[in-house]
Amino acid sequence: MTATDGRPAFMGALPQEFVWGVATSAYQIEGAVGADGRAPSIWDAFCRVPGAVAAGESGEHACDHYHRWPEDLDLIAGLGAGAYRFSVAWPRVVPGGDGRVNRRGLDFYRRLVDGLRERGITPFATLYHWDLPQALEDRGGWRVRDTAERFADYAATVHEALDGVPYWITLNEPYCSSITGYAEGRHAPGAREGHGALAAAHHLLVGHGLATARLRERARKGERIGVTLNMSPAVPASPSPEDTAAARRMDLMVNRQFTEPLLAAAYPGDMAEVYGEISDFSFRRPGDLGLISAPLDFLGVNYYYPIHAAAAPYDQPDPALRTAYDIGVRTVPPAGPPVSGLGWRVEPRGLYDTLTGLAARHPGLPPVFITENGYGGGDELDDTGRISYLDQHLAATADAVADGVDVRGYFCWSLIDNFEWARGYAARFGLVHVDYATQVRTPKAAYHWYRDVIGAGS
Ligand code: IFM
Repeated sequence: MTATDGRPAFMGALPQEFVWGVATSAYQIEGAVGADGRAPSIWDAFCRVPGAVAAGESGEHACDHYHRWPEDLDLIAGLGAGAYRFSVAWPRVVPGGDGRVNRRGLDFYRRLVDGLRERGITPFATLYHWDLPQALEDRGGWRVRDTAERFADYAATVHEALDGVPYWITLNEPYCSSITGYAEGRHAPGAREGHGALAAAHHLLVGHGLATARLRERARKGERIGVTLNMSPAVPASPSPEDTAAARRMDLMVNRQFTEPLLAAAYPGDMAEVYGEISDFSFRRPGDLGLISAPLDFLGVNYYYPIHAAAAPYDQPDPALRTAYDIGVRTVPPAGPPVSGLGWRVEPRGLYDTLTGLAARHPGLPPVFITENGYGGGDELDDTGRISYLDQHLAATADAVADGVDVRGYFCWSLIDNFEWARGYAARFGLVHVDYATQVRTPKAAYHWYRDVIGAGS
């Protein structure tokens, strides 16, 4: 941290009312997968597939946050953080995906929200962070439009039950829910499809639009509704026309197929060029884009690293068999440091470019919250790599603010170490270390560092 007058240098550019937060998600921390009427999600099923998750791990116990939440909220309070972003597990609240509401599941989130408010922490609730009820996947999952309708019903149920949540996030990272889950197959439900994955991406956006409309109808005073996208600038690995075109395809797949319908009421013009051989887009219906692009009160941006993209042969030469992840691009691994403990590039400039690029392309861009940013490493407590990463990314945020982007807050991913999806528990993102055998929580050096940053900003 570069200090001027005892404060981090980046603090000067950030607004006085900047929101400092931490984030988690339900399946990654709660455990208690069979408690109080919760039904299986696609992640419970996927974790049972041999080889799907490192070391055969699952979220069955995770951080046992379902029972230990008061201790975890005390850790947030100890940071002095003003906000906590958590997600609600659909299979706890509506175990079958539609129909019967499970009051005991809702009660857990009521207790959580009350606990946050008692501690003076503002709740940011995400309604979908990847844990689709398995019962809905059995009926087609996000490939089918009905799931979007069911999502809106579930969203309305949660919204009605949870008074005291000023910020609602419909979806977390629809790219991962659709392309990583239905095309790359690396996430639940583990499918490798073309048309089906693109249908999933569209239906997630329709679900966002339907849920937003339902929440708006009933919004309490001051409530704000947004959506969170994971964004990675796609950088050509070389100036060649081939790599430049490959980076543009990557940008379409990861970023623009979500930003453009949400923020500009249109699918990108090159969608048909990239995907026209695998899909006729027959899942799109008149009126969908109007629904999807309804005004947002804020946009959540999750940023970790940029993607360096090079042209490559398709994995599957026959277009009829191609997945929506097979776009003739390979990502070029980092040539050397700086990389995170997981080997991810550390390029804070990518966050600056993401924020300023969004503002440049979308003049009416709503206020932005960085709803996730963080560093994955091992189980070290003296996590200097994480401190350096966070410091540099906060500086990049401040630079974007200084250049006119309306960024209102920053949420560090994550409060505590947790279940890192297909990587299992070995990849740790927490400010707080979790010993999974004993469930003992130990704040890392970065926790103390972030506490001091927040203190300097208050
Ligand atoms: O752990 C995930 C989170 O669930 C979604 N965004 C990225 C994080 C780190 O991989």
